[in-house]
Amino acid sequence: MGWFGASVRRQEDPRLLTGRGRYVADIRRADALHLAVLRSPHAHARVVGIDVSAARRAPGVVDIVTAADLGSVRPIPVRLSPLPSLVACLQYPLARDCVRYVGDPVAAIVAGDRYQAEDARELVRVHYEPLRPVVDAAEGLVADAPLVHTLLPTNVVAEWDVQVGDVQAAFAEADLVVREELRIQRHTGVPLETRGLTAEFDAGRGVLTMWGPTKVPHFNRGVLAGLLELPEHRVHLVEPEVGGGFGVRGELYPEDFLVPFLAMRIGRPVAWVEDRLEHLVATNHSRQQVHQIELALRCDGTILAMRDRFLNDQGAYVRTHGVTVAALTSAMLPGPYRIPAYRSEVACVLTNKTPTGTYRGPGRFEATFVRERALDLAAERLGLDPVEIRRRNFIPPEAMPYDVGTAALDTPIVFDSGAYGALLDRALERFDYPAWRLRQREARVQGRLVGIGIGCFVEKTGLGPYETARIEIDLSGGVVLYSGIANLGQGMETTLAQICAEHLGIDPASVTVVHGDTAVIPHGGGAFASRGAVMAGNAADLAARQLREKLLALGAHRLEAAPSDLELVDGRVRVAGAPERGLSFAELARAALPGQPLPPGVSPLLDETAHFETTHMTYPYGVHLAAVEVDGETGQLEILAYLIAYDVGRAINPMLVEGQLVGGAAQGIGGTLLEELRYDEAGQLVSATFMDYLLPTSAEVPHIDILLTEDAPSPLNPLGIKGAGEGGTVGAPAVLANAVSDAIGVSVRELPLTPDRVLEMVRKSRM
Ligand code: MCN
Repeated sequence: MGWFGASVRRQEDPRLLTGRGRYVADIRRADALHLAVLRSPHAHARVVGIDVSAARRAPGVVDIVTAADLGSVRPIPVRLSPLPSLVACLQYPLARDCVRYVGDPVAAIVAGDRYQAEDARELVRVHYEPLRPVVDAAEGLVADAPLVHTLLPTNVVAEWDVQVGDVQAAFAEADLVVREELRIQRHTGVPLETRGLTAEFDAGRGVLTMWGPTKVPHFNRGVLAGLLELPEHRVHLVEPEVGGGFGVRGELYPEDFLVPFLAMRIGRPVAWVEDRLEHLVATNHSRQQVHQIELALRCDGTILAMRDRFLNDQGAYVRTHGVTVAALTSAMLPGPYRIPAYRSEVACVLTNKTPTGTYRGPGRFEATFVRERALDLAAERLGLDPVEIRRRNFIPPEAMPYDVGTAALDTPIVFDSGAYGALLDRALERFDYPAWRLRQREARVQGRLVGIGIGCFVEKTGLGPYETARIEIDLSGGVVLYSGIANLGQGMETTLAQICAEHLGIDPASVTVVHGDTAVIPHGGGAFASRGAVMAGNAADLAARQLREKLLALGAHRLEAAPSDLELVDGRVRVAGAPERGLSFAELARAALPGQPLPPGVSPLLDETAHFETTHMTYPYGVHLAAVEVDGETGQLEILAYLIAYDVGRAINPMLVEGQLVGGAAQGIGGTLLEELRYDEAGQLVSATFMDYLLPTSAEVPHIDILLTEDAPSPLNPLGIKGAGEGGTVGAPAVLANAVSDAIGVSVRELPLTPDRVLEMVRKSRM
């Protein structure tokens, strides 16, 4: 007992750290062929003709397909909140008569090995007629802008206007209005392991097996079954180890259709592993938005209203996330504050750039940056400390549950529980805020540019509608937990084992957790939206409770004792106070076989399934605090201190939650300071290698102090838990932009905070 809440080490680590994990490139099927994808070199062009004749004759080539060979295959559908208006710009597995971004797949070449496939790719001749590209979302709105998709009348693929309360009246009576234009740059998740896939078709049985799809294997199975015209039960997706997902990996991409399609067409296994250049042009991009934020306040700092208009750069097609990032931004922008009137006008604009999707903290990274910058600007204008303006506006705990009045992911945003002011107070104490302000004053006297930043946010986690768990005890007494979740590296094997062990009186290390295999777990939701702990955790809890009851009933029957006199210890059911009177799990598993005498109402087999269902998300919350120093000569930034305070409701494994927050913060810091997918005027991606797309290293990521609290358990699930996968990321742009603005005395308007941009701000401050 006591495994729930214990910081046990990850049980996946021994195999991963000793090189025994099997990643997708380790899946070697005999006789496998290799795929290379020919991609458009143009941002926008008509495809006039494709000549594959020379490539077909190249050594080792087995097959080449273009869109014409795919017949009437349908485009890849939207997974999250599909809207009818999005259908016109979905992506087909291969571009048909037009290419719309650099990297758009045009042809798929299959050969004996990867070298042969890539060599043959050079020989495919495509006749393009270049068209003028739309490289910037605002440019895409002007009257004579080219259309990215001619089936639509404009480049706006979706727009909406959220209104809560009387915004106009609130602005009319405000003592102060602050306005700012804020820009978030395009960047994305860059896992160590790129995407990849191996597919094999058993023509005799008509069964397709695929290794590699992660994150949402059950959803992808359904889509692929439809596209490939197979019954779902003959499509079998297996998740190997994953070297990072972060939201971008595991969605259904064009290659996820091409690989199995070609394996079926050729009758041999086909494998593909994305290279880094491909990753940066082909995998979803994210985050690019331009906001016009306005805040109306009373002179005491009370917020009366917030108004925001923003453009979301959607890229060239609508992929599986639809317009989720923009929807989450507009729904979550009000954050932890009581804002009586709120308006958000959103336009998602198509551009001739890589299509976009979600990346760790989608919509909240952007919203937190925008809102928290606006609050700092207001505090400055009102002569208030940034802490004070936040304190005056927090939604108080007694207002919970708090209906924000917005909605996203088909659910209304209603905060379940939270004590935002209390968390901020604890964070300030741990960070020693007054001492940092003192140090800042001393540094200023010496001419040093030291700044302190704060970023408060509410997260959303635990998206439904359901997750499944099945727990089985085999005839040797071994415990297996089957879950519909996927493991991206976040540690779900360990935490689900902890929940199971808690109820069954065993060591978590003795629980085998099986996930991500659609043949053995027919239903599941997958790993996204920080839903694993809430959804899979509560499903495991329900199934483990059921199994515990069954073990006690069976044990009572066999031991001729009352269930209330029994206990589960070390894989045995035994009589409390008489440990020698007991039965092992193996004995009970045999006693539960069909044909054995069972107590009334107990079904055969030690095998219990449970589903946890919910229609509402849970809302953890956090505070990031940082102190930075800017080098006025070089624009270089040093993070002197960084604290994340986060309330997770209840932690299954505090050490894992801390790890999630630290890892998330490293990505948030990278996205704030360094990472940018930059395009030139022709729509060419100019940061397509790690020479230009800069990732944070241990030199840029400071020690991150974590203050983990459990003040506000969720009332929406029996375990009271909330998710933790993204809270480390979402506060980073706010806290760092506020700290840099504070250090230099000039407002940060644009990310990333590269040295040249910071230097420009320093120059401006000295003018
Ligand atoms: N946890 C816990 N107690 C809680 C909440 C979480 O012990 N109250 C643990 C969980 O058991 C799990 C981890 O923390 O081990 C994250 O749980 P959760 O917040 O439920 O998130 P998911 O399991 O749904 O994972 C997805 C989430 C997202 S959306 C992204 S993106 C992300 C992330 O988690 N990608 C990751 N963390 C990642 N971590 C790694 N290493 N790699 C990724 O690709």
